[in-house]
Amino acid sequence: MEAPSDIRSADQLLTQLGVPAELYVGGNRPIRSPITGETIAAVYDASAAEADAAIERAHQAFLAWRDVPAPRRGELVRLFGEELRAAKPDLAALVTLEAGKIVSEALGEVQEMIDICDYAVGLSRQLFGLTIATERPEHRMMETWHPLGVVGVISAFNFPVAVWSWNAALALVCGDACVWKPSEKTPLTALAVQALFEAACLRFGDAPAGLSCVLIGGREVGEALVDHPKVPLVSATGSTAMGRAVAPRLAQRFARALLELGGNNAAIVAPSTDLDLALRGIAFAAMGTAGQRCTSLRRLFVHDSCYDALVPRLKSAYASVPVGDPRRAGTLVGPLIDQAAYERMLAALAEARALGGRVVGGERVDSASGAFYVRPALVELHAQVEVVRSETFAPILYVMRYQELAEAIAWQNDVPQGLSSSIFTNDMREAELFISARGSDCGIANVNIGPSGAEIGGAFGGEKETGGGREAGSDSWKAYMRRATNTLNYGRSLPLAQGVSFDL
Ligand code: UN1
Repeated sequence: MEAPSDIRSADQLLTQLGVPAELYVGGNRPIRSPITGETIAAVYDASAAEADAAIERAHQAFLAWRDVPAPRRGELVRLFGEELRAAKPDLAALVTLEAGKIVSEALGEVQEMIDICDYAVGLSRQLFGLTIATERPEHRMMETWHPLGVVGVISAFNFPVAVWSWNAALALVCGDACVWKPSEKTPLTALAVQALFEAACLRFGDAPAGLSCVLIGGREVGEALVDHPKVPLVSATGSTAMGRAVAPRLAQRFARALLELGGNNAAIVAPSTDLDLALRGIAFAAMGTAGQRCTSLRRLFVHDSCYDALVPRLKSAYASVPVGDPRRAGTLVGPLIDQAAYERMLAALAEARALGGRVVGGERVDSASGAFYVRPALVELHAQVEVVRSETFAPILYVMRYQELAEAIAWQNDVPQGLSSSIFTNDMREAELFISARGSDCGIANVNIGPSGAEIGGAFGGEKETGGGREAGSDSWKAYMRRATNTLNYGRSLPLAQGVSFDL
């Protein structure tokens, strides 16, 4: 086996990225690398008082930032994008070390940050509202978009930096301040991003202090954001269970919730499929990121006519995919994030077996170390049994046979989650049906590509238990601003709408 190409320590990488050692040495919260299971740093949880002070500071920053013209706000994001470009290999190496992603995917994650920065810079000149026909003479009606306030961002371990950037790059050009609670498992990458952001602020010159900050900690820190009256929007990525805890608390104080929760994504392989293309699409979507994307492919419905041509080939891909140290060239599947993830995977496989599933893969590789490397598992099932209907954040692909497209679409929709979906077909009627109102009920519905690996230009998010939020491109920016409708009378009379008269 080839040696890992980049074996720099967390300390070396964090130093390179400009993070002072006092932030990650000697703290109360040990951080383990999933690559080895070893502790690589110890960070400090924010106390309740510190969390409160950071939110208050962010609110003050917002009051100044909202008066800065949006294109000038875009300049800060442009500079931040430059910092990211320069730091891309180092930040990606830290993502690999802390989250266990293979090098190419870690570089892709940082690229996704750069892309959203570029997008947000352009957006900073396009935060426009409509002018609307009014029924009254000598009046004008229009809408204006204003900065919202402090945006709380709660992110997950699997996209430890990109998800924050989809929110923050938009929020910053929209005139908001940000407070970020990264996953407890991946605070080091957040500290590195904060250092890069501060470097951009320094070059920018007059960004208000506290415009964007990181609060490390567990549930209490998340709750501080969720409950704080000066946080009008919380964007939270994580499990459906987390969303169930967060949403009612936000609703209680009428704050906005942007939720990106569990996915349970499916693909349909139809008879006309180009099987080579489908195989590659399925392999990346199901095994990539060790099945730890919210968009990972978890359910596959294969038409009876191509099942025997596709599934044996898929099984051999599962048997041969290189699993191991994500820093090593050639590795395609890195470690699971931790032991709990491994145990959940085992439990799901045991349940699938008990329900008649035939499993290939799923065994632990290199079980001597404190890290959790597993061969991805493919499970053939006769039907969509209960275990298939919940999301297990691990590389398990449930494969089922179908006869009629209508039944495959019904099965694909018959789960509580609604994030992403695909169909592989060369039949235009099938493709169009799949993306029509009668087709996939997900926020993302693709044709001839897998359900994962979305670009930032589209709105990202899903329906049902996925939470309904949309981030990144299209008009997602509107969630980060408040809309005002303005009616202006430039005449000398006062006609009332709907023909109402009220003459004194
Ligand atoms: C996630 O897993 O939380 O579409 C986000 C994708 C990535 C983002 C995934 N661009 O797979």
